[in-house]
Amino acid sequence: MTPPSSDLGTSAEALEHSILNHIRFTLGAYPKSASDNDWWTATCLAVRDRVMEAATRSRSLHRDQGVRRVHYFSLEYLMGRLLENNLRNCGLYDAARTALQNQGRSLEQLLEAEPDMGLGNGGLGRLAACFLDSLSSQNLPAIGYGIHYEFGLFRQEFVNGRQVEHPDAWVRDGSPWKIARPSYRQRVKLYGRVENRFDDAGNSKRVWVDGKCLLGLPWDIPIVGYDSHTINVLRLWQAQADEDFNFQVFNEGSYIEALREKAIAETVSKVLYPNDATESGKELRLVQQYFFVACSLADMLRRFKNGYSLPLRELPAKAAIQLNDTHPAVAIAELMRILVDEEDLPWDEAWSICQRTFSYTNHTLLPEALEMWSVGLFGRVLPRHLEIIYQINADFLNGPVEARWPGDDHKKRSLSLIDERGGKFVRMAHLSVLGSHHTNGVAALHTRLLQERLFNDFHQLFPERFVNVTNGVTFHRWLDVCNPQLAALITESIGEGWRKDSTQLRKLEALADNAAFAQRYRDIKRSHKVVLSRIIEQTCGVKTSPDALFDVQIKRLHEYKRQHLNLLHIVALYREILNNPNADFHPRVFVFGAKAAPGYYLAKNIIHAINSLAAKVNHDPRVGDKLKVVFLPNYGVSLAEKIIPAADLSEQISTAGKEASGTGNMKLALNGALTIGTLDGANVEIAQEVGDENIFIFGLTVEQVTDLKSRGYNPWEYYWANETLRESLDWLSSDAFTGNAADFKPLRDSLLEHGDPYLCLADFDSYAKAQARVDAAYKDPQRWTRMAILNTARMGFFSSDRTILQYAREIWDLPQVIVP
Ligand code: 26Q
Repeated sequence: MTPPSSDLGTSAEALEHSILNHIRFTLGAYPKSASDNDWWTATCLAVRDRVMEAATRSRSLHRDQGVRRVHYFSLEYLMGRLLENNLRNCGLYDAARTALQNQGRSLEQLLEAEPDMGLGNGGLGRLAACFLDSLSSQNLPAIGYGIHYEFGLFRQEFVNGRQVEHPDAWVRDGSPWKIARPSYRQRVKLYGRVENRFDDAGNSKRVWVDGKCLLGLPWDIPIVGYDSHTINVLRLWQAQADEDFNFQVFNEGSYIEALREKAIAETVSKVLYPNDATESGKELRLVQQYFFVACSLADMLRRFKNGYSLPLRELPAKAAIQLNDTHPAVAIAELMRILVDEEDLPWDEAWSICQRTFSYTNHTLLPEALEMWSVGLFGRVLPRHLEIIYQINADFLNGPVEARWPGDDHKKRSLSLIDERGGKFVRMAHLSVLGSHHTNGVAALHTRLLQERLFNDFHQLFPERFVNVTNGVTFHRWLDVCNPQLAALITESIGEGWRKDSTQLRKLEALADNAAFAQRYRDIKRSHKVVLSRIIEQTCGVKTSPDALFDVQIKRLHEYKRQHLNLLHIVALYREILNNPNADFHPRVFVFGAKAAPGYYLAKNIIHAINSLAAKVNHDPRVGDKLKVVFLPNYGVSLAEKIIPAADLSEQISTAGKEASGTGNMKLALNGALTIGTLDGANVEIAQEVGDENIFIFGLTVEQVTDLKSRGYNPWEYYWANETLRESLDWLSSDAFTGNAADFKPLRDSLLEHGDPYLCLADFDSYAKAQARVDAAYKDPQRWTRMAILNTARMGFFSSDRTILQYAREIWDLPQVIVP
């Protein structure tokens, strides 16, 4: 590994010197009395110095060479902690450990004190973070654009088993990783109205007037890749009041009122919306989206104008923009506005520039999660953009749609950018497909369903626009950082090559039957289970045995992800253990981690139910060690790094056709957890890679789900047909767990009275049988370890390095640029 810098020195001594300097001169502290936080900050700053040196070199090389760049637009980045990742990626980990050791400090302890940078909800935000890592690692010139939320995703606590949310002030005391760039501040306009004006030649022109102004202050976070000299940046915008523009209030002598305005302006970047499905129609959310998109586009165009002496029509040659779902899709209308209204380009030329610049990733098939904005709200916040969208729509419906399906109003209604089935709504997904050169799904099955279902008409019109790019995860964090022991064993066994070419993990296949290797592999798993047991005891007060099977479901709480199917099965097991105390069942620890959107009533009810079941099971002397259930609070990136290497079994049990991809499934399998899962999302491809004999697949397929629903699904039939299911569900909704039979009525009602929309009851029997196969397999440790090793060996495809190279080649046409 090559460290990024020579000048500042990368030895332990040089690092120690830098750390001490920061303690004394940056923090004004004494080494003798410096706090843990001081040592952590000083260490980050010493690393940052070295990273900044390399970052400057990357930047000037990119500028001098006039490189093409990708601009990743995302409302979310779930970065987690940065210090350990940066240390390992630049090969400074051991030096930093020694440096701190010489000062009587433990690096490991300091690492644990870093707050997570949790500016995302779940998969989509974490994917963006993995992509940033891979873009730098693969020497691809890139900028990530997003929002500098003052509050990331809420911190979760359980009170009497119920979720309680607390604000997450991740930067209250600043962060050594972010650097303000006040000289690149941007001004953004919102609200106002549009007027017709005539220029000197008598041409009419639409002009956006009045309105309010906001300032965007950029904060840069350097992105260090693995063993690469390319340092890209993540640029996050913070909203500020524009005192120059909104100063009238001051003139009227209303000081307090002026400060109130300022506070309102700052709310724009105050908090991340905690939903991972559309929160419908919230004005502040639209303002957030537009604010960051407008700042980012202006920043990109500034760089284009200063950096290349090219006309704007050449923009697509130098800039690609990737839309992370539809959340930043208003960028399409904004770029049109800039090109047409401000740069005076002809409409058609502007449209062609847009289409050649943007590409769009879809992350969901759930109809309720498709973003739509009421035309009224949209027009009030962005009056000119609404006009532009109407114009795009008219051109589209009267042009290509009319040409392909003449006179077909039904087709027009279904393809329109405006949904008119009850109120008028802007369909952001349609705008995204239409304004982009490529639309991609995130797993093979997902992309097929996009083509066949969600975007079927668009697919018929523009088949070449739709492509699949299966998600991946960065092995640097999800193996190297979270499981350095396994990473070391792999390197010792097959060499370093896998770190740069993850498909080389296949070489481990040859060791699957090697008893010595298998023993070490098993020992590593067990050591992580010992650590996780300790964490469980500290946070949940429950003692667990590392010899039990650790069965984990970690992901956002959603009905479609079916934590309640898992719950029902645990209730069934509990009954079985009570009825049949001598049954030969291998002890299990069920581990849950999940946050529910604060307004998602049923999701919160499921959390309460799991916690209540846990409270009873864990203290039932008849159960003993056979069954433990724990719900670890405040699941996030850092907790995932502890759970994943300790997992034996990975629950990926969504209703087929609902989970676009999943990425936790990849992290867990890579770390040797076997998957129990449906044929959904990336599970399908994981099964292909690891082999059907090394995964536990169950449940209805997408086609069977569709078929069952079209025949008229009745959960009661399954309830009456399956005694175990019936008795488990009845028990759960009795007063047995909390003393109050009404507590889990919402859950029961959703499954029985409201039609069980995600088919838990239909899949229950198949799930229970798959779980029985798991139990049998785990009783044979040799066999289980062999399967686990084969999972690790065969997960190479799911590296985000592969994913990002595929985007670079198939979508962005983006060459790698080696920074010497
Ligand atoms: C939208 C509008 C208003 C408020 C919130 C939102 C919003 C925010 C986040 C909607 C959706 C999300 C996040 C979606 C998400 O995480 N999707 C997941 O993306 C992963 C990466 O591709 C996939 O692996 C998962 O299958 C998918 O669920």
